[in-house]
Amino acid sequence: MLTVLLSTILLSDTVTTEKAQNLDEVVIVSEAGRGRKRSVKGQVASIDEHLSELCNVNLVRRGSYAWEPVVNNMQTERLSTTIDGMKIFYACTDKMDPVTSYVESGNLQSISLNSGLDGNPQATGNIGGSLDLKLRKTGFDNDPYHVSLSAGHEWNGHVQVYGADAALSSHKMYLNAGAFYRHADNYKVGGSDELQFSQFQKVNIFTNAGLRLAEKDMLEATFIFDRATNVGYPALNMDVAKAEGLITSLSYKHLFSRASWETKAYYNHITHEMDDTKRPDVEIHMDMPGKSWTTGIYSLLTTSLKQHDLALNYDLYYNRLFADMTMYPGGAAPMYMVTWPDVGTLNTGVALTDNVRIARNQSLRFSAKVAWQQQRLNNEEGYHALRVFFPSMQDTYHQTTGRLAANYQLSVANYQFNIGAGWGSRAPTVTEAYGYYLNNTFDQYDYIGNPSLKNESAVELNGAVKWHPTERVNVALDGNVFLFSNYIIGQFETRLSPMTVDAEGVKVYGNISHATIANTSLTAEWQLMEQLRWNGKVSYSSGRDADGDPLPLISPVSWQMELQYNYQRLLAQATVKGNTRQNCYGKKYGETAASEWAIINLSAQYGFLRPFGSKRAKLERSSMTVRVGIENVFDKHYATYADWNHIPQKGRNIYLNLTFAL
Ligand SMILES: [Cu+2]
Repeated sequence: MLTVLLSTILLSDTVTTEKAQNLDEVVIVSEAGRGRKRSVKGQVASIDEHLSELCNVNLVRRGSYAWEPVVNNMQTERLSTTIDGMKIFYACTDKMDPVTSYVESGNLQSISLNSGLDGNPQATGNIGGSLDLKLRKTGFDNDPYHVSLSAGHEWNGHVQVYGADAALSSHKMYLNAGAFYRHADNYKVGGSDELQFSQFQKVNIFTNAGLRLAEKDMLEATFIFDRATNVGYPALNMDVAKAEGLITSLSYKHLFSRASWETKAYYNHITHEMDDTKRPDVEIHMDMPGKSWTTGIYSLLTTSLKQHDLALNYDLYYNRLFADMTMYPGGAAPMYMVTWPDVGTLNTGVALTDNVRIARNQSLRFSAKVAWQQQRLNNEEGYHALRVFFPSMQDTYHQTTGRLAANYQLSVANYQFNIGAGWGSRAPTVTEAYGYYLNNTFDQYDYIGNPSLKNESAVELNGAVKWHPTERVNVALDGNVFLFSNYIIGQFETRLSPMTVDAEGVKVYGNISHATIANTSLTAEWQLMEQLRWNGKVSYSSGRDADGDPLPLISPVSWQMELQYNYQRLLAQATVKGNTRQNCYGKKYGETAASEWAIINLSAQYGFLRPFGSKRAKLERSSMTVRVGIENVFDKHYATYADWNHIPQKGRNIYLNLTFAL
């Protein structure tokens, strides 16, 4: 909900009849504006850096790579992440590979976030929100040819980024292809100590193509291959030797005079291999590979009928998740166990969204989805191991989940009001239902899944007020609250002893009767002069379990101020941001308090014009853009509440990024 304010805050010259949607978007290639944000590092920024531009998004960091998005203070289990509407699931039992790590900035046009239960049509299980990574496609009738090159260097950690892509386009077809490479050594924390195991390397290649079969019939195909190697996780006991993703899709689109109908079939495959061979003093070496593959289809019909903008979606997917572990105790025989028992999930659902323009200053948005799923445990060994703890368990389960959300928007004079409500449920994840002795380094407990978990559900209420007293000032206050029933979280099980050396004990996932998560924020923007703009934001969140005790990983008070100077093709920016001390932390859940911190970042970008007198003189479309900046100017040693095991953030970092477009 924060999002609707922030996304409209930039465009509010007039009374708007925007869709009453909790949508937020960060653009990767095109220009920011109309409420859309962009990283100061431009396209060279990592997916994680792009994600951090979104309101309501925080990132749990286990190293330099593959940060886990958190929306409205909810992690992966309560979010939906799709790539152009395609379902994809991570393959690591330790959450080292959120699915956002299997794409690159070069693959994407933008990332959009629907806050809360008002999800995008393909989203299921999104209580906290849904992220859709929109793939970049040249499209028909674009420039006949286009080449772009980008390169970046960051001095802290010697980060190198190179990207190239080329595109052809006509009325009949389009084709584009590109490659991206990223390499980072260990980075230095504030005070200049090197953080061991914070390196990574990644290559990504992609292509997509479109063919116009008839004037209103189009075929589009996408292919992405992404491979990260030698990825260090300083917050964990293990690193990753290889994480590989293959993402493919084929879609058919038909345009009607007032409607469009798209049907897409897709397949993706992820392989994840952990590695502890480079770590010193490992008592028992382990092999822990994981595999995830998903195939699916969706069919989306969008149409405008009088004052309604309607979208109707049907989707179906089948996902398989398998992970196992082999321990090699010195001198003894290896021990083998299945940690995800090859769970096959078949899920199918129908979604409907409707944006209604009630009057010039009022709009209503409504969205609903119902989904049914079947899960089957295909691995006998894993099934029998878990059955020791749950004798009545079966090898097949069925769940029905759904969500409903409504949002009303009214503009009166200099004010805009939003109120919304929703209800939704989610099925337990494979880890929560069937995980087997998964060590969590956050609280040092081994976790066991619980096949008898009930679905978790939540009621969401949200509201916002935006005030626009003059042309130059915008102020917005917004908040949301999620009231959970059957909240799923690990619970102490003292009758079992842990498998992992040094683990504190065992937890089994369970439902607690209720829990609450609430978020609120205040934002302000002030155009001081034609070239100078200031904006500030402060947000506060709270999370409580059924006993009123704080939930873990809930953000403390966070604040940010920015001063932007824009003169012709120069854009310079100073940012100061920080968190207060984490006073409410999940002590009961093994969390320790994060200290307060504040840092300053400086950045500037300059766009050089196209040399041959092109009229497209805008900053982003010029032939070359240079971006420079210093992050953490005073080299502060700090860690945020979302830094796993309090691993420190980067110290002072200078970067230089170049983008050429021909
Ligand atoms: Cu892993």
